[in-house]
Amino acid sequence: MSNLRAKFMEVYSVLKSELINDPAFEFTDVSRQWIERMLDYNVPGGKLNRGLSVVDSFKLLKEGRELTDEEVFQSCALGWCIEWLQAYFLVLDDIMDGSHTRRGQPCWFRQPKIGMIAANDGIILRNHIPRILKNHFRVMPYYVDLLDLFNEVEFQTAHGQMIDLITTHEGEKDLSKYSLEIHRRIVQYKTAYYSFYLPVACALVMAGKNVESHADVKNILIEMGTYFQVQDDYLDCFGDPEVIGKVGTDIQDFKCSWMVVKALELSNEEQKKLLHENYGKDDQECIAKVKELYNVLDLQGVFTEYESSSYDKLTKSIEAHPSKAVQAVLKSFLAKIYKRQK
Ligand code: DMA
Ligand code: MG
Ligand code: MG
Ligand code: MG
Repeated sequence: MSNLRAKFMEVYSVLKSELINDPAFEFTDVSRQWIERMLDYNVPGGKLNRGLSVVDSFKLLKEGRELTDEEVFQSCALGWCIEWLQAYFLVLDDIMDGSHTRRGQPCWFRQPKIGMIAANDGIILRNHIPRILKNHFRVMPYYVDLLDLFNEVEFQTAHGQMIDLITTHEGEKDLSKYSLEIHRRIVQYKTAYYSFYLPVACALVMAGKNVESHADVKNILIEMGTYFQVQDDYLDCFGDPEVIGKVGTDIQDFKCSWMVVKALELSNEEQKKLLHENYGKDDQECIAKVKELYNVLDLQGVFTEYESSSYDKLTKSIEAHPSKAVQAVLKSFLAKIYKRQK
């Protein structure tokens, strides 16, 4: 494990122990154990890209100056707030998407004796964020900016999730309504803000920079987030569940996925008919027919092309940025996700 990752995990233990001893609630052994198990199951088991990016980005913005112990701790704590936000959204997303596995284990709500208690656990995960911010940032001059940033991004993500979910009703009525514009709007809100803009915005706030004056950086991060969710849509269908840690559900869930949008674009009338008849059905035969069509249309090839052209475009916009430090932040983020398999 890298040094940073080990340090990051250390901070997780500190934050967890503060949360299960929060004086605002009278914890019993049972309730303390519940939270501890719920956190260990849902918070630290991912790639931690978003959380670690706060620390990486903050370091790059300091341009080589050694961080103080306090700055390391604080940037890790902020990184964990994003991982907590992600855990909260994923616990609920898996219920709504009817998913089975996440990060190589059953979804939290599928665990024995958990079920719909997971809905309240999601709310608790969400409530932990302001507790962490209060414990560690209350005295900082940028405390209000942090609260505001997390509120703003959570609002955007929840609405992205809403349009992801209600768009399926439109699709059920008429699948041919799905388009790249609709897809882009969904993924920008449900994924890009919290996964890409938020980590860098956290680092900028900590570094005392005005986030709002970095509109160009924001645009690049939103583009990167869109590319990341297209990868997620692709991996939902063609990823290796052993590697990606989850089994896809987009086809049976009638999702406005990049895959089905591309398929609709490339299909002839007969192929469109096949899609209309088999998309959105929770039936292995129908799912197999849709995947077979994706293969006939060579969506793997179409995706590979999309992937390299997105990479080139992103690299060009990054290199056009005046600050070398900002370029480094963005390039390191892009390198983490380019051609990812998980
Ligand atoms: C998830 O989109 C978005 C959020 C905010 C959790 P998704 O359902 O495609 O994600 P996953 O494929 O990980 O379930
Ligand atoms: Mg999902
Ligand atoms: Mg979802
Ligand atoms: Mg997905």
